[in-house]
Amino acid sequence: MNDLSKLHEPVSDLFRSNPDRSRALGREFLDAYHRDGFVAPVPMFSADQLGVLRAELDQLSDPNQPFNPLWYEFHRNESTDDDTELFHALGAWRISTAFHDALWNPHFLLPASQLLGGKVRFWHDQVFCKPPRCGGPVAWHQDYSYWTRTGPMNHLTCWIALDDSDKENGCLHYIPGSHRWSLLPMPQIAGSLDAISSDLTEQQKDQLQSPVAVEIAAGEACFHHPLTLHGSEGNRSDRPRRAMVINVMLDGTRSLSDEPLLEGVDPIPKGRPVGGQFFPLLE
Ligand SMILES: O=C(O)CCC(=O)C(=O)O
Repeated sequence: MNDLSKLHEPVSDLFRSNPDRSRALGREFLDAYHRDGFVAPVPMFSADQLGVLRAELDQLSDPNQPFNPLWYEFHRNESTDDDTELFHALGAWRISTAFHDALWNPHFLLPASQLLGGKVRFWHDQVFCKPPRCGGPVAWHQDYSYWTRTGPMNHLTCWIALDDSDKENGCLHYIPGSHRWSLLPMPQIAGSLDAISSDLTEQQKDQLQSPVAVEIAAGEACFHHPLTLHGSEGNRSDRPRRAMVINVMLDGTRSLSDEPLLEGVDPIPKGRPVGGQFFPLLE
């Protein structure tokens, strides 16, 4: 089996044509990120690049394909209910050339290094797919609640729409300013949007009533801070809602556990900087 995690550079020309320096985030975007804990829309993929990614995702999620052991996690439906279906998987970069090469896309790397304030170290990727009509919600959560085995907290998420994403098909919602909240417990990600409610203060519950819906076009992205509370409703439309997510950390972030940081990878001893085959520096 060809494990693309051994290759720490692009293996195709898919993203090579994306110009480099022209995609820096302007002052307004950087200010929005620091004020609100998220920023959007950031252009990421052309129509051609989207076409290739969607075709590869179709193959990756094809129920007739044998299970690929390179996935770190693979949930055909992470909820327990057929009416709230959520396809969620980590590790596409090891299997698909387009998902692998997207990590080196200059349209991603330049904003990511601006927002992190230094060199970008890959953490892991994710795909979240909600099928038409029965696609389920993603619970309100802070990403770092799932990542406390690495630190200090200098992480960043880039969520990229592979379909036009709006309120009807379950776009991402953010609570502006919640990146200044302290760390909340980690909820069960699928099945119910509101699992976190019982852990919120009265003031936080009030803020939860005023989320911002991020309606963006296919090929556009949003970036968010590791403490920004976000979640999404189910897909009530006749269209799919597919997304690719790239999670990164500032170079120098350390392992805080002697256990493997992801399913199936070699452990990085506690206290040592994250690096090696599965966590390349993206340059
Ligand atoms: O795709 C979604 O609706 C949720 C994505 C998400 O929670 C994340 O990127 O952390």
